[in-house]
Amino acid sequence: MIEFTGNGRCVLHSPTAMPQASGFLWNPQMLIQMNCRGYAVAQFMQPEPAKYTSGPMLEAKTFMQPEQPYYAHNPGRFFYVKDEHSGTVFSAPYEPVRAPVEQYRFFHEAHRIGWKIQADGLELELELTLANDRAAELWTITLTNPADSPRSLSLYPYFPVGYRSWMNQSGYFDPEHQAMICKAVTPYQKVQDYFANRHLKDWTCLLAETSPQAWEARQQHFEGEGGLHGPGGLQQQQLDKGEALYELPAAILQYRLKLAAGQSQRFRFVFAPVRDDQELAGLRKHFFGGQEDGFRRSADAYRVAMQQQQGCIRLNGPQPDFDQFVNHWLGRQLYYHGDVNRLTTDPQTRNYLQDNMGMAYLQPLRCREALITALSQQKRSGEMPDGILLHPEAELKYINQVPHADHCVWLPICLQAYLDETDDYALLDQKLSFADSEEPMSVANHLQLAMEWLLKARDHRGLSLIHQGDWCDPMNMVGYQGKGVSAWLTLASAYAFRLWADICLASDRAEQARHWQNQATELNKAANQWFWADNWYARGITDQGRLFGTAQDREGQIYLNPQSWAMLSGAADSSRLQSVQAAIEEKLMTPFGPMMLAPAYTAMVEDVGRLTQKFPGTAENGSVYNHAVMFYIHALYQQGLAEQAFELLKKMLPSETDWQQRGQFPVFIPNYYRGAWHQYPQRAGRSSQLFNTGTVSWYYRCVTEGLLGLRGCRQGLRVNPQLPAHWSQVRAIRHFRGARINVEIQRQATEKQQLYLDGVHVSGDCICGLQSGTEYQLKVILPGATGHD
Ligand code: CEZ
Repeated sequence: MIEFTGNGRCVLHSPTAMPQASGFLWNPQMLIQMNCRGYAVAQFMQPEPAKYTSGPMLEAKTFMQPEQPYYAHNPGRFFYVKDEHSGTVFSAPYEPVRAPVEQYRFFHEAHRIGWKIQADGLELELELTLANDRAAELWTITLTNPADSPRSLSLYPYFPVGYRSWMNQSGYFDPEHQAMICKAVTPYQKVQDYFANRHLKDWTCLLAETSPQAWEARQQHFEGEGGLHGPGGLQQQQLDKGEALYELPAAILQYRLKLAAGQSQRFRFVFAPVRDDQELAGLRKHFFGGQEDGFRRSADAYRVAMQQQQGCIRLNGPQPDFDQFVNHWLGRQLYYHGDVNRLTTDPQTRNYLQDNMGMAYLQPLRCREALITALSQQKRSGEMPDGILLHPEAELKYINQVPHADHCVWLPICLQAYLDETDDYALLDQKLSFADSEEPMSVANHLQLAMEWLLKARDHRGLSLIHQGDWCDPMNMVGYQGKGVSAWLTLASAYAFRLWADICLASDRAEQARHWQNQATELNKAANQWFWADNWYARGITDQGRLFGTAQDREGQIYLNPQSWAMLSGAADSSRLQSVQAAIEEKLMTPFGPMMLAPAYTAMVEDVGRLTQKFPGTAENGSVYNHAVMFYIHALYQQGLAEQAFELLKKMLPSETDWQQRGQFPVFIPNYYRGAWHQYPQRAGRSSQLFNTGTVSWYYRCVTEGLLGLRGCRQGLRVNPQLPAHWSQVRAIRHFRGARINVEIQRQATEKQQLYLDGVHVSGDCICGLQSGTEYQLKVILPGATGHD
């Protein structure tokens, strides 16, 4: 049903087996998630994210929620095809007609999404790609008549635009630009919004390369009594060339064509948000005007841009599907996060830092810039803001107006990854000002202040106050009265102190290193004293002084995060480590990975918060929340538990046996799979379909530094692969500080690991003196011949 067919191309063979299957394309101005049946969710930046198509009801602004089902009038891109003689109608890719197809292939590559369909004796190729330099979808449809006799057909692109304004909405065909124009006025009430809104691109346009014979702008008129499955408009010989006057507009065109036996015809369209006539004229000229094929040029430039982003690792191991995912899709998803910050102008600080941590492995300079941007918005007190503003007019919105206590934690975490990868310790001496003070201070001092802030933000017991949330956004009522504390944050602070101490040590700041090491020890001690509850770590203590996340609770007995971070911070000694791992296996494990908590809450708990109101097994309420799973995997690699770590890496990816249960096209990692494994086993494993997730930077890091064990340090590249036992051999290319290292790892009957660089034995586990611009051969012999794979 699903296959990788080389170069990462992923193909799905059915429109019904996984109806939510989707892929996504982005450029710096826009993003589109395109579903295999034709539904689409798209947004663009102006500079705040905005939509240019909507459903038929006025929608509230919110984050993307692709897990919910699509409905017939959902925004999408559809092509009806009618046989003029028989009257038979089908639609591509599949909706809205849902007519059976003879053959169906939905495919995704880095730079495009497409379909190859055979229906009603015709062949149809459909391709979506993006313009390289602006918000514009580029659509190509090719119709072929493979039969021996000619066919008379009508092709109807149907691009609904939806309900976009209660103030003013209309649509018409503009013959001069060969475009359907759907206009709206973004609704507002405050006078100052007029001045902000007047620059918005409120038109949605479908530009056609070829002039249509007819068109329709009135969505309901087109639909008629037949509904979208069999629109009235299609029963006419020709559409009515209607205009939408304060009626739901849609861009609908009609091409009447005759295809001789074996003949093909290609149509191309640009679908884009537009501000005015002038911009529309510019678009037409850019894509379809002039001598050169602007459409092709733009699509080619986009392809090149999308294919160029290369990660630091290329894997060639015993599991080809795993290689394909890591080499083609993981790096791509990672790049998406670092490139456009989930298409927001105020990314949450923790997301911004972790997404850019991933950039350390793709484009380290951008990780550096992100650290500088974030630290320049730090307060002089050391506190980090809830979101990082990426645009002069950007404001902290939605979740960023809720105070979360964890943002400082992510600074040394991101910094460590960057420094390991680049050895750019000069960054620590760079001087930066603050959000509320011009006084320049070195990056090292900024970090120092951030760590001191974490130290201060604790209660009399030395435990970290949670306020209205930590890493867990919706855990908003544990400490909203100012007293509740978080076990996770206490442990995460200890981990942050440890990492900062390591960085201090590596940069001749021995005294500071000692100080932070001691503080980490203190925090760990406090965590062990207050949060250890029989067999695992609790999740926190509420404003009322209730320890929660323990066996005493009916629901939410055990949370994954405190366990993983007690491993990372060093709080858990070896007996607690064993106990914690056993508890995770017993209480949290599912075939799709460990749940974030269990049992999932079934009713509101007023001293925990809105997390308990989410449906059991979804999101933070006990799903397999992949970001949290990655922390656990990272902790497992840190402990040298290679077997379990790899097993969980694999469980995060759909496999042949569970594609249908997950319901997701395996071209990205979703933010969660449903959990509540014991409560709702039937739905467990189902994907959220949301590709925005802090998971990917950690996944990439774990493959590079954990699984392959190729991690930078001050001296060079430390080599310590942690292959699963059944892997006897793997090859990889590691790009590192400008050098290219061709790595071959092999198991042999040897006592301990041995390294050979260009054939010469290296003592110890560190490759030093690597030169930028040079290619090396590194052979790693690992103990333990297996005979497998
Ligand atoms: O968002 C994520 C956040 O972007 O939830 C994570 C958090 O660490 C990330 O920074 C865990 O809480 O508001 C909510 O209830 C949701 O929980 C969202 O904030 C959540 C969704 O996955 C949307 O991206």
